[in-house]
Amino acid sequence: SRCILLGAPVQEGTGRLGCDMGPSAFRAAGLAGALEELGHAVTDQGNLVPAAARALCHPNPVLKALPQIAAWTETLAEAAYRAGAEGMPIVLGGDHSIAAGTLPGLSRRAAEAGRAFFVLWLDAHPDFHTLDTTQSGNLHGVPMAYATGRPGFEGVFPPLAAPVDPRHVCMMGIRSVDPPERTALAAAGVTVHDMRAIDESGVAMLLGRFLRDVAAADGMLHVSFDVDFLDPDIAPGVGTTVPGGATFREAHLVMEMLHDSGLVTSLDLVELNPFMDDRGRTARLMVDLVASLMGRRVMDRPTRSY
Ligand code: DIR
Ligand code: MN
Ligand code: MN
Ligand code: MN
Repeated sequence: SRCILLGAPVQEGTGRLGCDMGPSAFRAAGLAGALEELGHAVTDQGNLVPAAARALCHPNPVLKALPQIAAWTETLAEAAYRAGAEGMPIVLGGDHSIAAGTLPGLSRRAAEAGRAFFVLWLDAHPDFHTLDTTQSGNLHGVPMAYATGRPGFEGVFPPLAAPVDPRHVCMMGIRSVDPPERTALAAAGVTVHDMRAIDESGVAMLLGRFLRDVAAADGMLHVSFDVDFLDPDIAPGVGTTVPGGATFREAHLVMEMLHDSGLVTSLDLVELNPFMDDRGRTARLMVDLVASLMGRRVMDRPTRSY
């Protein structure tokens, strides 16, 4: 299949500089070559340029870079929507605010194809704040709330053509949740597998259950992969490190199961901060994980269906 690489050098959604170098680091770590080696055709469309920002007012005074992120959201939704017609979009962030663009663009693509749209959210955080509940003001904390149609984004971010059904969202690796997010996640019916659930049940059981739901609905599956899903000991190149994340083996198993399912139609790679990295090791690990997702394996084995 054809992979469409889209660079989204966005850093204004996080409290720290450096994520704008993410797309370059993924390229330097050999992402395109790794995909080609697995037999995929790769088109690198280069880095996107945001629409012109326009002044926006909001009563929450802590919000940072609202006009800039709103402009990126519009640009990314359109770019992801278009790329979805040409192949498998792989969006190279950039901080996680980019998902405020990719999720709506790709869910619109699925809706037009008459397919259900599912999201696997791999992250230490649910990013389920509204513009009113965020206390940090960092807009990488809001994309899932916006994409699922929680109120309060009207007139700020673009209207949603097809809101994501929160019951079609599965989060894994979660270990840092703010109180307003906790209540809202439960009310919305998002499936949240925190690290305790992973410790008790293992990633294979939890992910297998979700993949069966996606397959049963003949859904399209978007994977939004925040580097901080991984344990900071193996992935230091990220702004917000939270201890106790997914191990190397858990992460590869998730990727291999996703490959075997044949269900993944698009991917975000976010929050890589090359300025915080240690000689490119986080970027290289992310490329290896994407390779597992796209078919790299140790041994052939009978295909499992989920
Ligand atoms: C945090 C989000 N709950 C906040 N932190 C994230 O700032 O609202 N870090 N997403 O990666
Ligand atoms: Mn995130
Ligand atoms: Mn995170
Ligand atoms: Mn359903």
